[in-house]
Amino acid sequence: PTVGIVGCPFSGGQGRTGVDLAPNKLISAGLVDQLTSLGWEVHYNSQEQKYIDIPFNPISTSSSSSSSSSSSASSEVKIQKLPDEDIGKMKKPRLVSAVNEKVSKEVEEIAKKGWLPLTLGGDHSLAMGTVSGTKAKYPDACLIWVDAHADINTPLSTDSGNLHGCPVSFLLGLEGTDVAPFNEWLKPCLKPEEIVYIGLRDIDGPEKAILKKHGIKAFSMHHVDKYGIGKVVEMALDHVNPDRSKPIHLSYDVDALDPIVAPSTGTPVRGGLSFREGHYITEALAETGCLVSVDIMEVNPSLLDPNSVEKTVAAGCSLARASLGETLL
Ligand code: DIR
Ligand code: MN
Ligand code: MN
Ligand code: MN
Repeated sequence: PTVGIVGCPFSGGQGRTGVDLAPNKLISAGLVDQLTSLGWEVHYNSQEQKYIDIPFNPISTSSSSSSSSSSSASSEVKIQKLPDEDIGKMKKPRLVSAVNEKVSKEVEEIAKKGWLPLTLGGDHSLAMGTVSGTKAKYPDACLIWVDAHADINTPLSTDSGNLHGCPVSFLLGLEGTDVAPFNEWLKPCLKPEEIVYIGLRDIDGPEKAILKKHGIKAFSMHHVDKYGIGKVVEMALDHVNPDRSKPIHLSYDVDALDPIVAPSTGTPVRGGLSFREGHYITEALAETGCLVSVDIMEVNPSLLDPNSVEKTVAAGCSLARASLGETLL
């Protein structure tokens, strides 16, 4: 089997820099060799032996340089420095949209080769791109969203204006998401019954109403406590994939893990998944044989002390490995 790593050093969906350092940190920690050891052929890039470097900060072209010539040596796209003013409450909408359009195409291209796209964030706004890209190849794919947060605010409901809190509403096409520049490339591609959450514990009031209104299935930490992680994953799969026949996209925000396990992340919330609970999810999904696309998001190597960073990066790598079939025995 072949995995295509999509490194997305992008922080524009939220307010803290440093989350853009994660792809390089995860690669530097040995992720490629680790996946190779599991029997995967690893491609960093669909064209070259280099992982995709989605530009995360706008590159200024104000110096009148007509640098539209995308360097043929890399897939780097130069995004003009746009006056990226808020649109309504949304922060950096043009940048988030442009980067996600690129991510979507890249994930789609990798999936259409029959490879498994492994996207390394970057912040979770990137799931607009990853999930839409997966859906372009696998229209019947279901989505398992592991996170402390529901990330289902709409441009109307968001309090923070941070688009990493909104990707699911765009994928579903909820109220207020049919808005430029997103609607120029991102069409609703997910039905409410195709997504299930695991790990939730910090949900905004409007998000609770949205989950209820659309009947979206969610297993919070309360359910993990009540049923145990084994039963929760089984129930989650029964909801979105009863016959275990559909392709699965896993979008994993490392803040689903308890801050003791993954401290270096932008919006930690106490009371999260233990190391084993977090990994069990990935192991169980790998066992289904249905995983076709995986995101590891929101590792921020610039937060806290070196020990915290090392733990969090190691957790990101081990979640990726377990998703791609690493077993304990
Ligand atoms: C909050 C926090 N619901 C927001 N979301 C986070 O900004 O919309 N998502 N942290 O990962
Ligand atoms: Mn998230
Ligand atoms: Mn989160
Ligand atoms: Mn977050």
